[in-house]
Amino acid sequence: MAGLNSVTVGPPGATVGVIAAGHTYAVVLRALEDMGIDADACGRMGLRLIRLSLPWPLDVAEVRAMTEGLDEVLVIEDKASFIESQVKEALYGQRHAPLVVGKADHEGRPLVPAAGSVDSDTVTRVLARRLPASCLPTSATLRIAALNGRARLVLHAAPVPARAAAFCSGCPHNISTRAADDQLVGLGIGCHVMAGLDPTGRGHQVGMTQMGGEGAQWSGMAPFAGGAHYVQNIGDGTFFHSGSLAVRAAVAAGVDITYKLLYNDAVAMTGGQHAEGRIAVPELTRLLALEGVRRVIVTTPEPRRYRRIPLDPIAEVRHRDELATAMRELEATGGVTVLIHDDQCAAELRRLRRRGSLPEPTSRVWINERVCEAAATAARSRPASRSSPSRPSSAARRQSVRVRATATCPVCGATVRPSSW
Ligand SMILES: Cc1ncc(C[n+]2csc(CCOP(=O)(O)OP(=O)(O)O)c2C)c(N)n1
Ligand code: SF4
Repeated sequence: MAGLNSVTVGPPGATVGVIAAGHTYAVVLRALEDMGIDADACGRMGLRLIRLSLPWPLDVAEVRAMTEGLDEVLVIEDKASFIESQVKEALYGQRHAPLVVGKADHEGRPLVPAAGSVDSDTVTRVLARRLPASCLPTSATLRIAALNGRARLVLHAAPVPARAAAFCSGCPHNISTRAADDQLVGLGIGCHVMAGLDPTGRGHQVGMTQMGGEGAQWSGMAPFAGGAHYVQNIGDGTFFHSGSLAVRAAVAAGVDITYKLLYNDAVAMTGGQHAEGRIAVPELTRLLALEGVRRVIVTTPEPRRYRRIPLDPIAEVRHRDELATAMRELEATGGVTVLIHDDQCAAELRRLRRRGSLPEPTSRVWINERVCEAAATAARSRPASRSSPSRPSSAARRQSVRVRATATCPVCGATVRPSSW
């Protein structure tokens, strides 16, 4: 790695050093050029330039050698302090260590901004604050004056309305992530992580891991949790990517855990790709049995799809309305159990319908918001295959879509009727 980080301009007797890496180093050069400071001027000002091409990990001895003899080191970098903290660590406790400034000056005042990217005008302003005015060439003084005299561009943009992330209308995770209030639940990576944004009725959420580590935290927590049971949400994309190893690890650790394997048949959060290495639910039940899982319950809106489809003997099928009962039974089983919630991603369903790969639903529920105050919530909590939150299009009506005259709001229980179209 020798030579990747180097002193590019190193006049004898330099007192101030500027450290920057990559693109930011080029920005520093641009700022110096704008100020009319070339290598000769650096020599007269006692300015040393240090370019990093390997900003992590910084070699401690190299940092010390490159900053030797300086009174001050100015670190110019984008975003949070990354190089600066390494430089400070390398120089801490050294005799005659230079002052290191970057995100803040020696008195804690903001210096190099952490927001946005650092441009040459910003660097010019920073240099103007750190270099003694007496040593600046006239060209630099003029440049700084021009910069300070220039009116800053102020954008008066209308505020962007805030929109919190939420499950799509008809999203299966809306139902599948429900859990009893006292149930310990681990969140996972994928669209279903949004259960954490709307945690009411989705268990007592106590943790989350990286993609593929789902449930691994419980192996460490369980011995201290007084025999508690844990439910871990995991997407099918994640399971086939790496999460199957977490299930295997849970079996090896001998913990009590129920994985809620959210089989929406899409790697939904990243755009609905098909999971590489995906296998269908029947084969999946056999794989889980081989892994040492004790019991599997498959919940689905259409249990009849599983008629005459052989599953592993440890597995059975229930309607998704029985999800809560199924979860209690799995908890009572003990060991590692899995609930596979087989219900397709609503966004993917809509895509398939748009492409003509799936038929349009023949029945829709339209909730009249003038009758049912909870209409919006109700619409969100119904599966897309059965309901639509919006009024059917005229094209849909031309296709003789049967609109149910009444329906029961799943939130408030009121009977709702369509008003005039
Ligand atoms: C190791 C790793 N690779 C990739 C990602 C990016 N990523 C975030 S969510 C996601 C998809 C998860 O899909 P799935 O488990 O099927 O859950 P869904 O979104 O369908 O609910 C991916 C690939 C990541 N977070 N971690
Ligand atoms: S993309 Fe699919 S899984 Fe993700 S929130 Fe929407 S319906 Fe749910």
